[in-house]
Amino acid sequence: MAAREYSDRHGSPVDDGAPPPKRLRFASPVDDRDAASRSRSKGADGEILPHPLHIRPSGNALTASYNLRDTSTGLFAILPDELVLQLLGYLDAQSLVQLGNTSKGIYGFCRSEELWRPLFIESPESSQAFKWQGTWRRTHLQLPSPQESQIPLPNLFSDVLFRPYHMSQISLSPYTRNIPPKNQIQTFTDISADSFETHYSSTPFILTSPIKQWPGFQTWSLDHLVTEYGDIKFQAESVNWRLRDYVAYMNNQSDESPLYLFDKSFVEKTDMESGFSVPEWAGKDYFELLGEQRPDRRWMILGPERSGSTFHKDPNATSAWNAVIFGEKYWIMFPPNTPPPGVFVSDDQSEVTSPLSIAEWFVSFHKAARKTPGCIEGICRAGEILHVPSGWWHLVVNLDASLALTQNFVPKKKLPAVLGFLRDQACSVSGFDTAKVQDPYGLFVERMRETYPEELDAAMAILDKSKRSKWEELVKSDGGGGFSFGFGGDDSDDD
Ligand SMILES: O=C(O)CCC(=O)C(=O)O
Ligand SMILES: [Fe+2]
Repeated sequence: MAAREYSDRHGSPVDDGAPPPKRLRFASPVDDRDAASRSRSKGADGEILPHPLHIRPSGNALTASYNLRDTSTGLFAILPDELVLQLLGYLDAQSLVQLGNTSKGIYGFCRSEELWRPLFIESPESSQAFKWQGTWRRTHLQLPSPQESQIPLPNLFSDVLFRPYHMSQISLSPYTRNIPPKNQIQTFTDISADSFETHYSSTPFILTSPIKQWPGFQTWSLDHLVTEYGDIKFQAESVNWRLRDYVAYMNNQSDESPLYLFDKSFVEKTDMESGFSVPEWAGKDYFELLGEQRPDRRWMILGPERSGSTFHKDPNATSAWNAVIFGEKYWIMFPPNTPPPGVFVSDDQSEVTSPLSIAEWFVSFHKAARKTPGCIEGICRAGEILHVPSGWWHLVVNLDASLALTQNFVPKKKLPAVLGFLRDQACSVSGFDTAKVQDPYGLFVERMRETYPEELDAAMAILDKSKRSKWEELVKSDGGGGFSFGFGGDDSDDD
């Protein structure tokens, strides 16, 4: 399932049993209210500045004489911190401010950005023009930074309160640099349509030169986008914000999982279509046969450093290209039949659970992932384009503020995978306008039969063969492996 299909890409992380952060040194309290200067002021030695309210991890309470979470939260003290935060999630902004005035311990909980983010996102103000104030709380209360109280709480020890901020500050370079040569995604300067079709449609690769010719590559800086399209609204997860508001947010936030702009209508909303072209190497895209009825296919993707896409496969077993206009992206990928460590897939592959933010996944699973056979990694820089083959797992994180364009397509070699997906995983099919298309598989088969009957027959023959051989494999073994019609996710190379 594609990142953009997740409603909970940034769902709350569940595991707080992580070892206490070792790299943290607690500097003496400093008045550093501005989030941007805070994130910029990470020292060259990679040390992390303290939580804005000086809240510390639970483990540090062992050497402290008291913990405000026990002495200053009244009856809340008997509840686990997660539950306290969950209960506070039922309050509106005014109640949260008032309750926060009752004691220092409760103030610490009521200041959590995890509470203020949904409050603002779900408020009517979020769907109008607004002024981003550097944090979700200040934005919701329309409170410029100097007017907000800052009561330091060095004696409040809570992983639940500390962790999201900590995750927003850790350096990602220990994970994204020093890629072992055997894991490196292949890089070419360019590739021909022939070579792609014959040899590389099942292989991830990065092309280093082609998009440098795009007019958009020469012109689309962040400033340019704001000047040209600042008042146009773009989709960023569940919000639809003016671009200038999103960019203000992007430039000054400390979210563990920054809101990611992922807009499928950018061509209709702007004149950006003249700034890029579909790469020739991608060859014929068989979903073009569907015309107006084809599923969503292209997205403009914009986000700050640390924003990105948690592990997913692209929709409907399509392949994709992803071109970076500015910034750079770290990719980590796994073959179709190798779910990445920390990612859980239901038997029929329709549900993917990855209950971690990108930063937490790095901290908890990257080491194991790097050693997993099949794992490949790479950095796609400005002007470069990356190929995601049908069915491959991928996680992507922006190492810098980045703009990318992506498009999904169906190359000839992936017709069996796509037909198999539409036919056998109908519940997971996505991106079609269901008011216009009730039977995506039937429609695609019909269009293929009209225009490319031979390709259709060949693809169906491969699909049937692959299904038969899966069946034979199953009846030969003791059947304990669990059967799944995952042709979209089949790595058997049909090239
Ligand atoms: O640029 C990214 O964040 C990756 C996007 C992606 O994987 C997708 O569009 O499916
Ligand atoms: Fe993707």
